[in-house]
Amino acid sequence: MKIFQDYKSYYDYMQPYRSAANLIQTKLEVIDDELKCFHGYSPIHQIQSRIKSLESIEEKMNRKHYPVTIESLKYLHDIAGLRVICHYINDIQYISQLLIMHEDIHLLKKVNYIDYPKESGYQSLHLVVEVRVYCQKGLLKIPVEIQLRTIAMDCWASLEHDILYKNKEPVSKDIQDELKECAKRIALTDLQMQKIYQKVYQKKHTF
Ligand code: 0O2
Repeated sequence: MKIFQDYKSYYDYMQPYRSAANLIQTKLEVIDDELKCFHGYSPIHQIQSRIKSLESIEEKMNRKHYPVTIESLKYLHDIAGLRVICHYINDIQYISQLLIMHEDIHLLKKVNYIDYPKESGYQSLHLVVEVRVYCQKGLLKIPVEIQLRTIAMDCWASLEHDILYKNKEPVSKDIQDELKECAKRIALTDLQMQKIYQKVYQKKHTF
């Protein structure tokens, strides 16, 4: 272990990050619940939360050429991460707008890989927000990365994650092209599903 002496030191250091992720998760659950109550529609399918593993922290510091030290943790904005899986494409912008309206959340970065997919075909909306956490050390401002995507985008990203994104072995251009083709089909399916939903529920849900 280069950054922490043992696993307990890592786990303890991550406590404010866990609190920050919990705070954002609760806000998202409240937004979803309110929409369900007053519009009869729950846009969030699932929320996943994770604290970056020590191995993944060290790998990212090496990849970004930061010294592998405790001081470099401040350069990583995705130590606390949430993945918000929505039903339809329109839900994504809507949920993100409702979240960043909160006065105690400060938007640091927004990357729209939905309108501008990555070269790999990856689609998601990424937000980095800063949230205040009150703990024994005092007031801390903790960054949280939130990835918002549809069920279909999540299916592609979860499978491609191991096939290509995290694969250390070389992957042929043909396979990369096939993955891009799947991403395009998934994007079209998302649009079609959105249209089908609107045709069926147009009069009921107005947001
Ligand atoms: P893991 O294992 O998923 O946690 P930044 O974080 O902004 O300083 P970076 O790493 O260039 O720099 O940010 P990017 O590419 O905007 O977002 C990084 C995260 O998005 C990744 O986290 C993945 O979760 C996801 N991601 C980005 N590109 C792809 C892709 O092509 N395929 C898949 N499946 N996921 C992608 P990690 O920490 O790299 O990995």
